[in-house]
Amino acid sequence: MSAILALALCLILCQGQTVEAMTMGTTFYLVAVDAEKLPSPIVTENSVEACLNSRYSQHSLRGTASDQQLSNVLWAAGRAPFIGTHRDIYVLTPAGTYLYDAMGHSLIWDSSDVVDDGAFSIRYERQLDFDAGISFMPALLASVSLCRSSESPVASCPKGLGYPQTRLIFGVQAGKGLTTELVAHCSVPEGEPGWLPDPCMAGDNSFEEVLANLKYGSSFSQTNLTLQQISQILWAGYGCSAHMTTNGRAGLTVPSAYANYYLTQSIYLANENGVYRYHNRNPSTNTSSRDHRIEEVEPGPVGRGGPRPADVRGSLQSAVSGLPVAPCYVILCLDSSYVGQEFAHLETGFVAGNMLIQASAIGLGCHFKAELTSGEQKSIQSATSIPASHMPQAIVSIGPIAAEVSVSVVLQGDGRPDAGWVIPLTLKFFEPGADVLNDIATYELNLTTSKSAAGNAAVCEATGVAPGTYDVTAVGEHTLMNVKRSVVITAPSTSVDLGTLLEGNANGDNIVDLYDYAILSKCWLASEGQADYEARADFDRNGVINTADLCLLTANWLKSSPMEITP
Ligand SMILES: [Ca+2]
Ligand SMILES: [Ca+2]
Repeated sequence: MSAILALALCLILCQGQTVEAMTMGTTFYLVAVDAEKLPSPIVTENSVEACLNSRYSQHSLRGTASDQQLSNVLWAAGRAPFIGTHRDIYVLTPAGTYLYDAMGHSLIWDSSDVVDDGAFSIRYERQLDFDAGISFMPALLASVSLCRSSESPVASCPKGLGYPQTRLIFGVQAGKGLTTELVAHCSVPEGEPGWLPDPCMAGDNSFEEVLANLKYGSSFSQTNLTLQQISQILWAGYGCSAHMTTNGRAGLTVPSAYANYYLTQSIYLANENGVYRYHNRNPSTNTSSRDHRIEEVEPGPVGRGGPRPADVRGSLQSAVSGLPVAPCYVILCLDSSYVGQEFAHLETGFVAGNMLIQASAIGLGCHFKAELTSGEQKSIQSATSIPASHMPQAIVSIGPIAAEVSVSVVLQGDGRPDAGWVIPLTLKFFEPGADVLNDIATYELNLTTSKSAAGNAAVCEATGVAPGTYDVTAVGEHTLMNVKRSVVITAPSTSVDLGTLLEGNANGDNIVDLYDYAILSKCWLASEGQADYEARADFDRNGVINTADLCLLTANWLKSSPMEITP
């Protein structure tokens, strides 16, 4: 929250007004009663994809907006993250100008300046144009989504002429409505280099629900994206949509000043296979044409370090401070002649904003890195072989948002020394209902535990697990395997107690039986360092094979893996 918002909220609270809590979805709002509170946003059944495909700029905007229309558009604008120091949203209405308080979903009086263009307009105070751009897109798409709701249609257009900064103008008037007609077809035959499958235009999601649960974060599981996911993300970011602009250009999922489309041919993708340039036009930059393909960026002349590797993700991570480790990066570049133009920078934000919304709709997350130093820009160009005239402006990291899973298990043996709580632990995460002894796990992690602060458990952290529901198993070197079924893992972190691991399984199979007893009896009373000592029979890890170990074995006699742990 910005200092201004914090102060405003504080002033409202200090005036003795009560505050009540309201929940919507998983989002929690504080509502200052008697503030100029907006109604809750309408949740439609319109998909993110249909809204993206149906967005277009309308001109000569007019009409009068309802509070509900203001509510949906402003709420959407406020859902976008920002990465600069601040981003304050102002709305100009016929009654005056207000600061939008996203926390309270309410309006705070700012000035008597009334809207002079359209039914209402939004302007941003911000450090970064990129941040304004990220917020433009959800606001625009929210107006598209309203066209199929109980409200009358809302049209929109970003407008820069005559203003110090580009504003987002809205009108309440008829529009074309929603379409799922697909126009972004790939010109390359299926299976050949550069081919992208058709993106989906009719996703099974609600735009507002997706927006309420945007997956913005910096911790990703390293699962590579499928070509279908890549196709969807690139299309959402800068793909052709189902309308032609008034100057005869094939419209995109983003607006552009005079349909100039500053990022044409300067969006790059880096994944495990290489670096690719996205093409939404064919041939070349003809803006009346449509395409949807990628082109591999060949490494430049071989330098002293030898040929550029295909997978440059590690080089990017080293080159850019604060870049998360992700399976896929989209590098948004501007031709050097556009650098410094407000609208070009807004457009990089449009692409990033759309990618975040689309990624969230298909279960992926995004992170934004902008404000690249000139050194970082050069290093990115060198790592990727992007042309020198294409200046990197922002990097969108994309992948499944990962959770950190704190696992704890109890270990048996009253005489277990502190060092005996530090054990190798194999954790596996399976699809629910798995045969955990035979199926292949979604994740397998070989970790080392430490003794918990309370001293009664062995604990470890599993990272990189995609949120979801899993059957989770844990097994030590000479224990049976425990399984806990249908564990719900959520980001950023989830704790899982996997119960007590049963000792006595010296041979590491799935049962405590005579074979284990045979191993133990052969090293009976041996101590660590002696030739006949066997660590696998020293169940309590105290350095000697004795009655304590035998007692653990007999206590678990004929028990077998997997031991089901109930919540
Ligand atoms: Ca055994
Ligand atoms: Ca022992």
